[in-house]
Amino acid sequence: MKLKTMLTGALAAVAAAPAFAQEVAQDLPVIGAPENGGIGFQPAATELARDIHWLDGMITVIITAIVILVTALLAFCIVRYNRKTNPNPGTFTHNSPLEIAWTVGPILVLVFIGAFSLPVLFKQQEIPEGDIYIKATGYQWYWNHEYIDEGFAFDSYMIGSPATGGDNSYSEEVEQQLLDAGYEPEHFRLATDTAVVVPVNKTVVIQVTGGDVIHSWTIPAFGVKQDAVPGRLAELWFQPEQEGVYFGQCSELCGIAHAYMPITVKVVSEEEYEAWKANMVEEYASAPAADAPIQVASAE
Ligand SMILES: [Cu+2]
Repeated sequence: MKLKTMLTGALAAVAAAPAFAQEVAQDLPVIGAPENGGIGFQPAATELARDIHWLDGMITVIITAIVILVTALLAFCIVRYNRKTNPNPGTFTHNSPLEIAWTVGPILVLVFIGAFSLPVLFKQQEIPEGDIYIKATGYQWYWNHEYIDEGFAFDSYMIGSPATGGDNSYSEEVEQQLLDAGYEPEHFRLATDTAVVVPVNKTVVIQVTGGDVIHSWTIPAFGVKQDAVPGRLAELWFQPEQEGVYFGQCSELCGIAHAYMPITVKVVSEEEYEAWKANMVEEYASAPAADAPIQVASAE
């Protein structure tokens, strides 16, 4: 029995060891990553993200027009009505047509913006039927991802975090870990030891919650971000259109190592996803209750 326990222990250790052994294509292009000095959005990889980018562009045009109009009016008043050119100022206090105009004008602008932004908001918030459901739980300082219907779960730690043998800072060892896992050195603080893997063109629903304090799950290229609040289960959804690697970072200040709990999502082909899933079920799924440790105990 002792031998059996030892063997079980050894097997468990072997199973737990290959933290980086994710059998997914390592030559996936990195699409969703921040750029040094970048000021724009990451490329849109979902319809949601495209909608958001379009809305942002449209509102930027409106904002720019308003800024130009207000600046021009201000300049006009400074030039035309300063004390030198206009020594005797008007004494009237009301102008009804003008007041109606500057009330109705902004209302029309807001209604126009609302008419385009509300449908985008509803598209994000109305959760469709998912092909895959994943529960993401934020902890100080890592994410747990549970594939609900498949019955397996795993923790995703930043490569270079204490859990992977680092101390959250960059070193040659960390660089080697990144390279071994198929990432580049610049993906430090973005890459995790165990990525979330989803098939391309499928509807993915993520249920987001917090295990201790509030965190926030996001993938900017998908146009999704959701606070992970303890005791609440919020949902977000996306349908990635392009195979590749996408990064996000915890987006709610959650403590001292908040900057070291990134999110990595790999979008792969259907076949690759199925193969990865089979592998993960074997590696991470909990054993059915019937043949759990009870058997070991009763063997004595
Ligand atoms: Cu955080």
